Amino acid sequence: MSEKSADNSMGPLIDKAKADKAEICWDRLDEQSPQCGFGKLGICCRICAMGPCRIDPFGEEADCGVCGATADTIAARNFARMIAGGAAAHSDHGRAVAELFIAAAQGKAPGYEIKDEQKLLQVAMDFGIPVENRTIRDIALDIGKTALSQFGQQEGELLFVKKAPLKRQAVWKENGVTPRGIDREIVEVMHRTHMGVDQDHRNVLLQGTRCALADGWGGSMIGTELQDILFGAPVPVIGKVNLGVLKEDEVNIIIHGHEPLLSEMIVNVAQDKEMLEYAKTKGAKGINLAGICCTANELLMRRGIPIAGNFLQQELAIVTGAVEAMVVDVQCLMQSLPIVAQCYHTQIITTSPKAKIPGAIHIEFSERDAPGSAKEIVRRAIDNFPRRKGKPNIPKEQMDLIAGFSHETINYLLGGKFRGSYRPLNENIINGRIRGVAGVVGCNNPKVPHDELHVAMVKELIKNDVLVLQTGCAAIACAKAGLLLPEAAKQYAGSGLAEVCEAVGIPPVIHMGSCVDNSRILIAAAAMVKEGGLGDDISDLPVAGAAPEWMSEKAISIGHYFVASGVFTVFGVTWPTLGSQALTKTLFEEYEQTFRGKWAFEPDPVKAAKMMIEHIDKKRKALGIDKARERVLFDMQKRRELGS
Ligand code: NFS
Ligand code: SF4
Repeated sequence: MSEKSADNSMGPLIDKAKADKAEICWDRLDEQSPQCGFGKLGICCRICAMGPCRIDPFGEEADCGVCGATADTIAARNFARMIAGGAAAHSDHGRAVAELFIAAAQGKAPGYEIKDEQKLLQVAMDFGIPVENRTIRDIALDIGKTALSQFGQQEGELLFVKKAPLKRQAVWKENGVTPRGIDREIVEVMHRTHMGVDQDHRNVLLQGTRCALADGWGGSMIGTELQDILFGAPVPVIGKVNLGVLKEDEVNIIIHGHEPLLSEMIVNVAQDKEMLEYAKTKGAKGINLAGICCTANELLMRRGIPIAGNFLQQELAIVTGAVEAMVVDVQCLMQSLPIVAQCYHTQIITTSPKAKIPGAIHIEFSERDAPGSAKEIVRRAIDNFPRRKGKPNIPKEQMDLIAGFSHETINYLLGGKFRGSYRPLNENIINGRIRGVAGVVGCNNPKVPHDELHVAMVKELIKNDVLVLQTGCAAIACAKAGLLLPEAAKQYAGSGLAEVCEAVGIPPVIHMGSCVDNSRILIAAAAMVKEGGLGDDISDLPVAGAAPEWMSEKAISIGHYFVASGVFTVFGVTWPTLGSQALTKTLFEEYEQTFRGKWAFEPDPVKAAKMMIEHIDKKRKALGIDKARERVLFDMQKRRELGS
């Protein structure tokens, strides 16, 4: 195992990159080290031209910027802007889905159709759109327009806010953070963090909170719900993961990024007979698609497309020498991709007008002719197959996994199609077989060993009977370690959790999709509250959240909407507000009073898991169900003694 990654496919490829003189992110991290201490602590400011300013964390030199801004203000502004950046990314993705949705409903987007009518009716109900005696297209058009209007809405509340428990909605009202419109909240963060505007760290953070909620219960949720209607709500699917899914004798196309709009079409085109024939004329046996990052999660759960890897594998996928084309859309794309690709034959193809990269080929995705763009891309990849430089070096590592656990699936698996329900989940939490539920999500970060923290944290949680829900690169990390298989329950889970997993036939670690799909976890939490027996707010549930290897602004936005929704959330790697004691105290302590959820920072994944378990136990005690668990464990001990 390489010290840089817990994934065995990585070490040899990192060495190969060195031999091939391909510079990858670990090399660049070395070149950047030591990184700026002020930036790390969140106390440098370059918001205006009187700066850049930095605050001395030891209190010996400057204690404020030229304008008088203190460490608290600077850190709060930086943190709020991280939220705004993350919320903007998720929400602009949601907007793109809404726009395509409208075009599809109008019949102006050839190749796209409404796939999930049941979910369409559900969302129509959420939006208060009449459905009787109306065609699917008419309803869809109203849904698309209503969704799009949520971005520019100026007053009132976002419609999905109503999906939260009533008590949660009341907490938001009391604190004045119920989101009004998605774009409005992002803009207001930018205004209030401009030089000389909001200079009270608590007040800055409140707007950051409203913005984060506009992401989780707004932009992200719109993205998830509308994608489900367009492409189908995920159902359990068996898939494969890791670089071993690349094929030596086929044209390998990697789809990387976040918006599945074009890549859905590439999947269709790659299965085209005409394309397969064309591939054969170039000496390839077939066309093999594989995903990286969240586009990978989207295509796996809806189309069964294998996953080549997570964030830190994007460069190394190219280093295999087996990738004909890497097609990227938006977000988490390293600018180095075309540079690394120069050492090999891989073509990097950008597809979004919002994301061009120097050195890449640009083939723009247009909803008016998506099949056309998809065909052009696949044909280019095929043409590139004969240009491989020598025999590719594909790692053998690959693993099976089960994905596709939407809220609807969980409901169905537990309760049956006609009586979908969370009752069995709640009951097993109440009787103590399941101790609680944890969301372990987020990125990779080259500052910590790749995947290692995800896997260590999740193993510790399931060993202690905590059911784990995952999205994003975290889900890919644990899938590669074999944790997303039903067999993992017996091998790694505590006896209570294992018993439930075996009875229902689910893995102890549940793949719920991409990072935008963290909104599914919010819906699942709200459904648990609604089911009854576990309090009347998300903050009463024995649940916790974590991102042990986070790196992106999106992760901060997600973490913050979980905290503001009442969830204890712990992040690893580094924490961006440590230069301000006051702001850190607001996030780590005061928010427990005001929002009944709070942040924590703990780089050691096992220690962080223990903090989550401690929090879960505290909530069990408050609900009066702590004794039940002791009884269950006692019973199991007895049974085992009798059995042996
Ligand atoms: Ni989420 Fe998905 Fe991965 Fe992090 Fe990037 S791909 S949106 S941001 S790195 S988990
Ligand atoms: Fe410095 Fe204030 Fe300008 Fe920031 S806003 S750069 S602290 S003068």
